[in-house]
Amino acid sequence: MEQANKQRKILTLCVIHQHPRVLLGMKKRGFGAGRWNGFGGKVEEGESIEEAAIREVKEEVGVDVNSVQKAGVIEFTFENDPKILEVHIFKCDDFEGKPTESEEMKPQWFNIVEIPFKQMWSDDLYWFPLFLKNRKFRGHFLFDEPSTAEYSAKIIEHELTEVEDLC
Ligand code: 6U4
Repeated sequence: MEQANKQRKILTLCVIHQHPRVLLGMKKRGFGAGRWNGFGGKVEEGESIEEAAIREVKEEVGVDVNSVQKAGVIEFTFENDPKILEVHIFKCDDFEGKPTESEEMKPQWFNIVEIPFKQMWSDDLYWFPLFLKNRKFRGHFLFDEPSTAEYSAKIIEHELTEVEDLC
């Protein structure tokens, strides 16, 4: 059990959604570099998952988030790799400040009919429609290997379910 916990990383992912547009960032370095994504990262000791989500948005795109709504939780795993990424996905429609490029992310607004799925993680195509409709979801995706700028991770198996509540 302890072994299993050691392999589990809790991460946040926050997408700013002001209908009919979403704010995404081009990840400039680290995990998933070269792809558009929401903002987020690892939960630090002593902070809640929601606090981490708000902190990461501030660090990566410079805006102050007033509130977030939990949208989904997805576990990502990779073949031949014991790590489990437990990603908590949040929606934000209430923030202050101007989105600004950071060392990690270059932000850009996209109309929801022009979301650049080909340059995003391949799972996003599955859960974004639920996210945009304010539906809550839970899921699991098993990939062959992590996505990079050149390589789009292949989904080996997946499960995605709409849920009433995420608590
Ligand atoms: P640092 O410590 O900043 O170098 P890094 O390795 O770059 O960390 P980090 O902290 O930016 O990673 O976290 C990875 C981000 O990618 C999180 O916001 C979660 C998100 N993410 C991970 N797997 C994903 C997936 N399959 N689909 C997706 N986002 C994913 O849309």
